[in-house]
Amino acid sequence: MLTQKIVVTRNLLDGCLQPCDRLWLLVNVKGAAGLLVMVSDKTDKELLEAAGSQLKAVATFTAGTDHIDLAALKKRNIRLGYITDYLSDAVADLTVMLGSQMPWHPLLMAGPQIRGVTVGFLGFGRIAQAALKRLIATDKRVIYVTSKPGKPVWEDYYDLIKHMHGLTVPVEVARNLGQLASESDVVIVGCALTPSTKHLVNADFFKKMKKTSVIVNIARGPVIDTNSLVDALDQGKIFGTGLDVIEDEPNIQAIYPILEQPRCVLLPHIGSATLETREQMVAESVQNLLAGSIGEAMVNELKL
Ligand code: 8YV
Repeated sequence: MLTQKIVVTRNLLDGCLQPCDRLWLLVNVKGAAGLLVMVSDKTDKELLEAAGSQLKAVATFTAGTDHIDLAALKKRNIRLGYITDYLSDAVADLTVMLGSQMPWHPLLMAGPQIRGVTVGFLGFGRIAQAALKRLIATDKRVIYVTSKPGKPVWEDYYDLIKHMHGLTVPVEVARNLGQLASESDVVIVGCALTPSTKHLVNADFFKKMKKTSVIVNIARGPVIDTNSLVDALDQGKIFGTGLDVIEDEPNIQAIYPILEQPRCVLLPHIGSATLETREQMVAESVQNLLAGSIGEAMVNELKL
């Protein structure tokens, strides 16, 4: 029987946001054929080098891959398994709810009306499109999307719903970020974190937003510049925010001023936290890990 070493950075149903002890990982990854990592485990050259040439596959317990040095993996012919579509529904539910709830206060109840609003998606991947389905089904809305429309998987569904409800919901690609900022009542940040999306939502973006608007982030904290967000809330440039992710999570100190904001709904990165989704994520990532370690087909392999 062929025996391979695999390393799992922690109990899959324990907390994922606290990084695994780096020193432990660097020592224990040596000689592994497969490695399973979480959202907070930086999977960089140093770690791959510590693993050595036996490492055939990394499986991540995430859909996002910003914690992984993809070029370094490719250079070493290491395969990457990830979570694809299953979590989109859970995150899309949370996305829509974050955009429509605010903490109770008599004056805060006078927030923006939901019906007929413009929702602007910054990033239009699977989660955004799943959120769009929910928005179309519940209300008449004008919806703008960003310049990267992605695969239009929503089109069939959209036509069906439109037919059933007689809705007229224009779905348009925004010309640029400025249009997205200035015309949206709810901006939903759903893009991947890359060097070009870091702080894409900054002081300039907030300056263009409506005073009555809300910004939601279910993607990665650093896409929004936290200082500019705090200023925008302080100075009444926007109405409120709903965040499932923050910069430098789970270090809450880094975003301390946000906690003082009455119009901020903050969640601890739980977008994919339904029992069904977590169960599926465990199954998929472990299957990716085991198959990848012995050179077999993974459930979801990212083309590097
Ligand atoms: C988290 C996520 O990984 O898949 C992603 O990219 O950000 C989430 O699903 C999950 O909360 C576990 O840390």
